Amino acid sequence: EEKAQPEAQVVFVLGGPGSGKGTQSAKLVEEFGVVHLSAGDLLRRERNTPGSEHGELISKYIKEGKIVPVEITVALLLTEMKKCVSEKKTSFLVDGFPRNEDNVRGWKEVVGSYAKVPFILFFSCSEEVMEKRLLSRKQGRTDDNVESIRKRFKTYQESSMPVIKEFEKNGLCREISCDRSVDEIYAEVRKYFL
Ligand code: UP5
Ligand code: MG
Repeated sequence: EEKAQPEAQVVFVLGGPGSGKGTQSAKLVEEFGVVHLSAGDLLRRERNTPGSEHGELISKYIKEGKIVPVEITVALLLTEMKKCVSEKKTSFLVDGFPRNEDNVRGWKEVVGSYAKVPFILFFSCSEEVMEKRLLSRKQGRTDDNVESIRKRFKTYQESSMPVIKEFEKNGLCREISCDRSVDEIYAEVRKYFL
């Protein structure tokens, strides 16, 4: 008996705030034609959608550096993935998700065998470097201020690192150190997609 193949291939792109997840994902899109889904971007778009049911909650959570309830995030991700799959785009980078154990549970429940996750990218970077990058980004993000950044670092250490450690334990984690130039990092990142 034949088993259905997963519809989508997903590489999770994880790492601290400002480690370069978005920057490196954009380069992978350019070279390999994968689809980049930033969970944070999807949440910000939802927050900015007039009449959105969850706008205020998302706003509050992002400013506090807290992790939005997984039901919201995973629904946004799955909707985007299905849209792309229907257009025959089946390789995804999911950036900034999963961020805690509950995110992992929600992904398994809602996406489950729809997607295969061959490995994850983990961008390691010092807080000093990440903070400098975030403070000089100047794109008007409500969480790019010293107070929110500190909260984001705390959430990352307490909730997201354990998830990354779990992938590592299972041999799925590809770690890249990101205290260097965009091009130096990318030279290493791209090798995992060849
Ligand atoms: N830059 C990048 N690489 C550089 C390099 N090598 N050298 C010098 N400069 C470099 O980069 C950040 C800045 O640094 C940019 O100006 C860039 O040019 C420069 P970027 O690529 O944007 O880093 P990234 O890791 O994407 O940083 P980002 O701030 O997006 O990470 P966060 O994880 O903090 O943000 P995200 O958007 O993923 O999440 C925001 C919030 O949404 C979370 O805090 C949370 O409240 C909520 N959220 C959820 O609740 N659930 C989710 O699943 C996802 C998000
Ligand atoms: Mg980002």
